[in-house]
Amino acid sequence: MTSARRALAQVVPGARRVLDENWTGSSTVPSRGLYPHQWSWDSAFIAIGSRHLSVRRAQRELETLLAAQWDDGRVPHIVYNPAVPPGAYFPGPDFWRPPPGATDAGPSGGAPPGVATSGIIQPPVHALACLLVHRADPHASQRSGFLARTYPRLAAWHRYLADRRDLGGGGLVSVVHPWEPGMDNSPCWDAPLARVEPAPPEAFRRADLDHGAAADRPTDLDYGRYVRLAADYRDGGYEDRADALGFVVEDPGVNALLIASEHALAEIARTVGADPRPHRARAARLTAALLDRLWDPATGLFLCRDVRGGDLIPERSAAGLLPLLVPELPRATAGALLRTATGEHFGLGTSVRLVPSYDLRGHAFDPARYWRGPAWFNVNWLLERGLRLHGASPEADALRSAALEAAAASGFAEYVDPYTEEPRGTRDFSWTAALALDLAVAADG
Ligand code: 2M8
Repeated sequence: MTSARRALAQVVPGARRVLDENWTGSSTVPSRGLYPHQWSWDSAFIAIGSRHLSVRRAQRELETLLAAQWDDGRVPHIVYNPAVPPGAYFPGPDFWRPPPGATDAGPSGGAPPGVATSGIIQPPVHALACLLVHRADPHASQRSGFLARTYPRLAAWHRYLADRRDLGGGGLVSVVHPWEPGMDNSPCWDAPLARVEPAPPEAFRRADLDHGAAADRPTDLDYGRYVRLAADYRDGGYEDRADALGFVVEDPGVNALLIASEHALAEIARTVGADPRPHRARAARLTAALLDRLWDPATGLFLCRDVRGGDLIPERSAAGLLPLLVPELPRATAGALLRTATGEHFGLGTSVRLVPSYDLRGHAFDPARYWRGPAWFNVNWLLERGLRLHGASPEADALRSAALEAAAASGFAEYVDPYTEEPRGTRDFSWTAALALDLAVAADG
């Protein structure tokens, strides 16, 4: 049996089982216990994998999320399932309701009537996901009008990011909460978070520790600060004003994903007969701003910028490698990123097989704790794509094989120790299953 066939045989039945069990009928939960609602970037990754099982289901996944879009264009990071008990996840739907008068948008913020959502965002992977779902069966997609329906929503989403989230004024999108870039507990947030007064412990009750090991999850102090920031944003009516927000950061991962998605949106526009040029132009502007504001030649990596403090944050995160997804990255920059990925700080192909979320040599490195070192499958799927885009096929092939093996061997874990590949976090995790499925199909193809 060839290694591609072996990967298919190892991964497909298990991945299908996980995705079927986590499907609710309109979307897929990341995990039945720890994350019992719909999450924004999870759904994008899940659709990228589930398109190989059912294109209609993948379309539904994305359209359920996009139907919860706010009237200002933002796509919320959580869409709550009303059938799930309110205490099953913290923060629940009630947490996000703005106080009366805080916003013109009414009691649910800007969410559509009858839909309960959070008020913050996650990385914009959705246009890329829609394009890949379309490509799984272009004729059926065309017949069902999938891209024609999703294009206006995706365009409004990107417009919100570009127009309302350029809080640093330099042409990049800022995040206003550590949950927004998806890498919630990254050491990159430690310095900006240190300025935030934590909410008192009696102000909230964590539900995550009912399902996850405390050593794998953020600390209570981190949670106190997450709660304070989210509550302040809510109480300010979700207004995106840099001077009113305690945490404002330009993250290279979020911006690289927006650029990749903006290119996908140009392709979608072309397919539905709209003008692709504004999307290409925005991608080019974002690429220039990314290079100008976040590239750090000394570390050979893109860094985060603390907009409140003004400086680059001197921490190496895997988010800084994600600009490998940017097609117009200068050759020399792509080469430097490849050297950084394979060098001592990320160790790809030398000390580890999967890229860790954070610097292997960093002072805050922890191989077990949530975004402070473990290897995550979505990050590795994105890097595999980026490596291929910039011609590093041998590295991409090796990463793909390692990700496939680790996903199956770990029981589709949420994340793994980068050195031992021991499973961490929750198991039967949807994006791990979905992206392993996508890699297995590509390896076979
Ligand atoms: C994690 O984030 C949530 C909050 O959004 C949590 O810790 O409770 C992150 O890994 C995030 O990237 C992911 O989307 C979410 C659901 O899988 O879990």
